[in-house]
Amino acid sequence: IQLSPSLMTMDLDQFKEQITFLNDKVNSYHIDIMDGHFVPNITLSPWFVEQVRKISDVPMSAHMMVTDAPFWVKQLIDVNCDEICFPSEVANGVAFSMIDEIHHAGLKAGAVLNPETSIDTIMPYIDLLDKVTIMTIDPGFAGQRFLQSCLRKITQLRELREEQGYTYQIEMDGSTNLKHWKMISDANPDIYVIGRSGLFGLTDNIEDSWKQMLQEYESSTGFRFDNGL
Ligand code: S6P
Ligand code: MG
Repeated sequence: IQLSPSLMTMDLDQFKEQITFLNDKVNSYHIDIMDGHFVPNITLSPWFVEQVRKISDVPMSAHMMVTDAPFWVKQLIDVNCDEICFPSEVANGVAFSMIDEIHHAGLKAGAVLNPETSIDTIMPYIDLLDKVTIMTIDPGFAGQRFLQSCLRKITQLRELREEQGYTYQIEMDGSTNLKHWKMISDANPDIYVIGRSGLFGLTDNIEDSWKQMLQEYESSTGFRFDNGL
């Protein structure tokens, strides 16, 4: 499995320490980009992507929670963000052009499905996507209620990929922690976004939090990560 820490939930007073520690253990960094309209919050930005890049070669994946997705796609292409994921809810009429623009820049394109959004929404362009992200919480904030019913979409995406030979990766985002590791791992996404409740908030030291996360994952699922430590 692949791990993608959600950097909006890291401890900014330990920015360099936490990134340096995670660099050789994780597969990507998850960068939440909000505009205060699509969701009532503002978090990270393309500028933040540039700052992380200074101390990391780990691929960065932007999760856009914005109303004007084409505008933010351009900003993220400018900072060479490795993967750019747009909200499927606002992509009607602009999905194909955004995907083409991202691919022409040599970057990966993904679509994100909020809890209420069904897979049908992305069917017209699903064959072009490098990643599909299933939200398992309401978008906008950390520390929210886990929505178990969303896990069904992960299974559906897996079946669809096998039947049709699609190549997208399947990611889940929201409340990935001790309480939910077992059911998430049963749904079997390719990429787990881990945030406050599953990693950064566990202890006040990233190394201890990482160890605790590995233990919690192993005790709930019976599997072991081979990522580091
Ligand atoms: C929410 C965002 C997520 C959070 C993550 C927080 O809008 O898209 O990526 O950062 O879910 O982690 P947790 O463990 O508090 O849910
Ligand atoms: Mg996110």
